[in-house]
Amino acid sequence: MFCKLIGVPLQDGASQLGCEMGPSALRVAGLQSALTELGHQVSDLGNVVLPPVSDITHPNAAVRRLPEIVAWTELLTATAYRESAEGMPIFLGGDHAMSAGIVAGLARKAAEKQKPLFVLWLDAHTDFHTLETTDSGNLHGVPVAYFTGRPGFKGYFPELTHAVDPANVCMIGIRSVDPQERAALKESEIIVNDMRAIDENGVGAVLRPFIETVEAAGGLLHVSLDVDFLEPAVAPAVGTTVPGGATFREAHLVMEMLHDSGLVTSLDLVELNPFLDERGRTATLLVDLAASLMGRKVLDRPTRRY
Ligand code: B3U
Ligand code: MN
Ligand code: MN
Repeated sequence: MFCKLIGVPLQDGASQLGCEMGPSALRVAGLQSALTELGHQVSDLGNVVLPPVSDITHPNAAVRRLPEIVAWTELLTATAYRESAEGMPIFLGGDHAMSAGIVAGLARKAAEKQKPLFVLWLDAHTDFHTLETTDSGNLHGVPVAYFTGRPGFKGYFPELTHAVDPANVCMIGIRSVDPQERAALKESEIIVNDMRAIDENGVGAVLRPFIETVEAAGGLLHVSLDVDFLEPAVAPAVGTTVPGGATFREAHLVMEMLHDSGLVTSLDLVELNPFLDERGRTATLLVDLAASLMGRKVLDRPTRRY
């Protein structure tokens, strides 16, 4: 596979500073060599650079850093559209606000290829706020609402040319949902698997039907991996830790199943805050998870099924 690493040093969507160092930490943790060792051709395109921003404001006074996030969204829509023409783009975050533009750009390219785009959202949070509903004002809480075409962005965020069908979005790991998100999700077709679904059924049983749906539709699949999908004890380098996350093995199993599916066409690794890490362990874990997604296996033969 031809992989392209694209650094997104964005931290304007999070409450704490530090995510801008995420791309560097993933590089230092050896992402490129881990993928090269698996036989992939890997090109590091460096970091994207934010153009000058406007001075736009929103009536919701809580909203933070709107001009910056609008500019990032515009830039990343164009970047994702361009880089998904061929090869597999891997976006190194950066906070989760980056996925607004990334998924919008991927959706535009998918429409051109006449294939439906599916999104697997691995996160503690649903990130389903609009500019009107967010209380914290941190815009890493809005990307899913934006790229699925919820109203409340018009006139502020770039015009969305191709929304992702909410029924094509599957969330896993959810355990922190604000009341406004909860109300909106009740009316939405987004597939939401909270931690209880994992506890009761196992993460494999939760993921398998979604993989089968993507396969049956002949779709493209973007995977968005937020560090806080993971249990903070194994992945401490994130500003918004929520206890009770996916274990080391659950996260690896997700990646291994995704690899076996052969369906993943793009990936983002988001919310890594190296300032909060412990001797690089979270960055290293993300690199190992990316390696599992890209084909690292314990054995060179199929795992025996019981
Ligand atoms: N829903 C909350 C918390 C949150 C969302 N995403 C993250 N945190 N990382 C909010 O601020 O919108
Ligand atoms: Mn998130
Ligand atoms: Mn999160």
